[in-house]
Amino acid sequence: MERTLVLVKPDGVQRALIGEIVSRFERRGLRLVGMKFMQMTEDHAKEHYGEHKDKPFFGELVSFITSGPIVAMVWEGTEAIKRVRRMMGETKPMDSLPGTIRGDYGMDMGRNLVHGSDKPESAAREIRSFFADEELITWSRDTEKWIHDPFSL
Ligand code: DAT
Ligand code: MG
Repeated sequence: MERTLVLVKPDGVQRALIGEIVSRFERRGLRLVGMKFMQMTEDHAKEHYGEHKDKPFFGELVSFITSGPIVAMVWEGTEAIKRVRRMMGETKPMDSLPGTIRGDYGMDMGRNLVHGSDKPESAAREIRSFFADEELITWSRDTEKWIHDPFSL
């Protein structure tokens, strides 16, 4: 089991796509373990996007992600990090296939609607930076046997 951080960015909230985005992960069979509606501070945004601090678009990125409320979520499942990234599409909506979130709803890179952790180390760090332990709920789902095949790898 893996956990990954997903954000519906300010454009997704403004465009009333929260439900659409959440329902894709929910229907896929990923399991929600944490969720909050919040606004990021500038310090939090700079830390979250720290890997991009020397890029020319860093200022824009920080000002965009703090420009309005977002939804932060943690989703759990086997290979959750990769599954979520594939469902999001490519960083550039133009390169994203239809059927992905960015491919269905996105136009520009600076308005690509969602964030998803890109690897286990980022997921662990990002989840810690958005959620306290007690905000993450471990629960069992009655439909599990209809979602997972115990014999599949
Ligand atoms: P991703 O969000 O797919 O993980 P990333 O981590 O490389 O992509 O970049 C973080 C965000 O920064 C991305 O969602 C959109 C923005 N971004 C990335 N590259 C950019 C560029 N060359 N110009 C403008 N914005 C960019
Ligand atoms: Mg990234």
